[in-house]
Amino acid sequence: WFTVVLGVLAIIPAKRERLQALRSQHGSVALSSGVTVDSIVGGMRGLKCMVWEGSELDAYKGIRFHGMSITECQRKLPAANSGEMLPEAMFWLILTSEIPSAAQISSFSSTLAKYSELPKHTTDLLDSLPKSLHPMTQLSIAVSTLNHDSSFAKQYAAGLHKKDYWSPTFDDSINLLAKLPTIASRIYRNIYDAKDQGIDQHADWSMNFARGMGMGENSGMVDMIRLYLALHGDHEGGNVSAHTAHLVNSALADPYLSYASALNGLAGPLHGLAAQEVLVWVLKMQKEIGDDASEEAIEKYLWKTLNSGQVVPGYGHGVLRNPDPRFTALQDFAKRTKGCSDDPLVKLVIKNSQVATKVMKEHGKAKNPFPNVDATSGVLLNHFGMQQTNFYTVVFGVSRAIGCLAQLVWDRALGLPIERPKSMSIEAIFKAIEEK
Ligand code: FAM
Repeated sequence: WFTVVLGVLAIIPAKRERLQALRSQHGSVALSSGVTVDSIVGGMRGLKCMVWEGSELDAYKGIRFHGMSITECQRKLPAANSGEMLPEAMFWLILTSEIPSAAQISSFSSTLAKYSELPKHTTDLLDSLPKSLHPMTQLSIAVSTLNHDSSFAKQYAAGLHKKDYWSPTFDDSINLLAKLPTIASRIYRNIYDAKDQGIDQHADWSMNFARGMGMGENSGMVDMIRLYLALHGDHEGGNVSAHTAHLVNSALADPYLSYASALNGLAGPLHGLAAQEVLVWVLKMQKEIGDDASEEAIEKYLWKTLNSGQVVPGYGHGVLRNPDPRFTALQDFAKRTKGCSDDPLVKLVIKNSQVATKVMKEHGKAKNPFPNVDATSGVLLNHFGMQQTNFYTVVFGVSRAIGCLAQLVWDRALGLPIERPKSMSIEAIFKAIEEK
């Protein structure tokens, strides 16, 4: 933990100077041809208006973490004995831009296990919630309650100097990372009556998450969780969950409140809930057209979805214009995992991915007709034994903290200001156009 702090400390001054130089020398340069009406009312797609260095999303090449592709990360980052990349190493890379050693990650995993226990007020509240309350809502509530012991909130109230905001933000972020699997697995046990295998102080973050859900002996699921948590951690700074955490934290709400806000955005069907939507959609398709459906039957089912005004879950993307490399990485995992590719649902997803892209192109509305990560993630969690579709976005919520929290540490280290874009009435926009 302290080596990470020292590492971050060493690179903060240079980054601060770089940002200052950018502002003083180029502050008045327009990055694009001005903000268009399309951008104002079209969700600001591609609007260059944020700073985040942990990852960059290229529409055609997909995600890069400090320039490294998913396959490069799988080759270079410390892995579990099974060979699967450890998400703790992805967090370290995203936060520090350095590739950690196996010893550093082993120590980091132990730190996360050491701080994984929840305060009583959080466990009492979780245990009081109705089983019918969506697990994402429960996750967001539980994360907010950790604000009670926020290091940032306490030190800010005591008059902490702005240049040091990043340090308690880092402390709260590591503490939250440590506690997220414990919260998530307690929700899982409370709703689905699973067994708690307890925290193993020598196990990695994903293994302890699986153990909390009674899945510690399910090696396929443990590796699936390792890969899932590593892949879903960061996807640039402008997606709904990362952008929300960044915006809320810009008001100096502590990391717990900021990430709870992000989780509420992630719970949206167009964002993180899509993994749940995909499995529900594929199960309905399987029920209606059978396991070994013909391409024609799949095509007909896709058109039925589109013509009913619904989206095809797991397809399209706000930035990507090619198949999502996270989808490809999960499909490769399925191919190398014994018995996975024989699963009828996994086979249906693969067959659907060939037909759906053709149909999406013919439909002609989506700018990206290709599959995104959600097209296969839920189906694989289902294969390894997590049949509770309502819980899939919670797994996403544990993972997305990797990128969101790393971004908050850097936002505070660079002293980025509170965000306050200007809104305009429709008439004011018409008037501004007339006056051009
Ligand atoms: N099925 C049907 N219509 C779609 C579509 C899909 N998969 N993807 C986009 N469209 C429509 C979209 O609704 C819009 O229609 P309107 O003009 O009537 O509003 C039109 O195509 C243009 O949309 P776009 O510019 O291509 O996409 P957006 O940037 O507006 O939206 C997504 C991006 C991801 C929200 C959209 O592709 C979608 O709704 N996909 C299905 C839900 C999903 O898979 N979400 C998960 C995304 C994933 F990356 C994640 O965040 N975890």
